Amino acid sequence: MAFEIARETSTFRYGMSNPEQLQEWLKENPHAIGLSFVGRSNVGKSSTINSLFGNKIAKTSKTPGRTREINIFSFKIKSDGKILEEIPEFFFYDLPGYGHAEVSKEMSKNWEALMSTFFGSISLHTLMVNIQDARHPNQKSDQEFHHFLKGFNFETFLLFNKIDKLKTQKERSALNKLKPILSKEFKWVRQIYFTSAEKKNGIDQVEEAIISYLLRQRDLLESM
Ligand SMILES: Nc1nc2c(ncn2[C@@H]2O[C@H](COP(=O)(O)OP(=O)(O)OP(=O)(O)O)[C@@H](O)[C@H]2O)c(=O)[nH]1
Ligand SMILES: [Mg+2]
Repeated sequence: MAFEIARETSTFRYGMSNPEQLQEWLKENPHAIGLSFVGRSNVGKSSTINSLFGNKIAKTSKTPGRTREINIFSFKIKSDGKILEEIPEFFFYDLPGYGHAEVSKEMSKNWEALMSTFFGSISLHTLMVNIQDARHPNQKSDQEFHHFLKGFNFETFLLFNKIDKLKTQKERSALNKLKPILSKEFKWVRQIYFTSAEKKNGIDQVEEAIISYLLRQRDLLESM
């Protein structure tokens, strides 16, 4: 069967900037199946969401740090062109970027509270999609984030985005060399993809892998 994301069902549900409000939602949805997009500011989280879930559902921006809230969306999947109505909706989360220097102390405090609430209470049936900039992969804040992830038990995909901006063979081969090193170091990283949210490279493969993850989680929950 050919599965795909039913883009027409992608719906913005909540923008959460208040950790208590987020905690409440997470408590009410302990078995939510879904995926979360996380990475440094400006790496293309919102753009990747748009290319997977339908144009312009997430706000993109040239100014780093634009997404300040945790945005919660729901969606369904299709099989052979027909929406699977019999299975519950899935969720995806657009998270504010980590590692931006310009925010005030007050804001970064709220960011930390929001993120620790999210990672501490979100259903374990949530795939973490970590997006990095293909031209500047594995930065200090990326490493710190993976160090933080290690304490949890989330299946994780790593996307090197903006590959359309890699101009030289040298840049490409440096990225290829990094792949096995990171796979070994970050054991929770299940798959690594090279993508361009802008030119849509690699997006189909990511979509297929996401759907396979979601259906696997649904089978797991059903068998419990
Ligand atoms: N060339 C190129 N540009 C991209 C790609 N993906 C995103 N961009 C551009 O990068 C900028 C940032 O993209 P966003 O999707 O807003 O990034 P974000 O990670 O959501 O940023 P924050 O919400 O600020 O954390 C925008 O100008 C996008 O058009 C890509 O694959 N290739
Ligand atoms: Mg964004």
